[in-house]
Amino acid sequence: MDYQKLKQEFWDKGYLYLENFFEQAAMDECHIEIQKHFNMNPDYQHDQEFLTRSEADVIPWFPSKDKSSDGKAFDKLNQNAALDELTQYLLGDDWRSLECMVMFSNPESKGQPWHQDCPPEQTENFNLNRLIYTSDINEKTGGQTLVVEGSHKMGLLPASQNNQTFENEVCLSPTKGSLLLIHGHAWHRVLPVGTVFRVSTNFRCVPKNTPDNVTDICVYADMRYQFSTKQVLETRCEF
Ligand SMILES: O=C(O)CCC(=O)C(=O)O
Ligand SMILES: [Fe+2]
Repeated sequence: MDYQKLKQEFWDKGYLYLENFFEQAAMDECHIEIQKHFNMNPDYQHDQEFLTRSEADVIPWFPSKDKSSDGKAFDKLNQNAALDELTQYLLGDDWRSLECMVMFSNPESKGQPWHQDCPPEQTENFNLNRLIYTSDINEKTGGQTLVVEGSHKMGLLPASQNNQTFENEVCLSPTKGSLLLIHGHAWHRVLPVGTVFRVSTNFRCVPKNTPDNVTDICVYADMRYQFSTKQVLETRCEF
């Protein structure tokens, strides 16, 4: 892999999409764990105001915190040498991995509205999403990921209602085994999900000197929301 070239591409576009980054067998192992978990516990963990206002329709699972799962399949991905090396090229020394989060969306759910994972006011304070897909996502399944190219350098996501379109938006259909890196300041969303559940696994990480809770406040087109306090901090656009 030409890491220098990939680094350039990531910093130009604010995202990087690499197919067949992981082996299919490793994806199957994780996917089986995911299915096992969500058949057992399909509960929403966000409160209702958040679900209604943000139109986010995802159920998170932290396999490493879960005593009923041994989490080995996910640990193996986290320790992948190429993933480590690529991250090091992008973020430099002393970057840190945050907790692995699996995000599950039910069939026919809304996906995710436009958002930035963390406020963009401090350019150097950001998270890096390292998203892994254990099954194909495409036009047939729905749930494709949209990213606005170059938006990690464009400051605040414009305030609006949630379904606007942007000039440089790119629609990605991640295949099983692919890796999608998204800068936390980039404007991104997930399209509505079709008849099969959707899942992505995120090994978020942060550069040196960035706090672990950098993604506690998320910027949506219509509000700023704080997860730890379950509070709408700012209403940006009334419905
Ligand atoms: O699941 C995806 O494709 C995107 C998820 C996302 O927005 C995030 O992890 O911040
Ligand atoms: Fe996000």
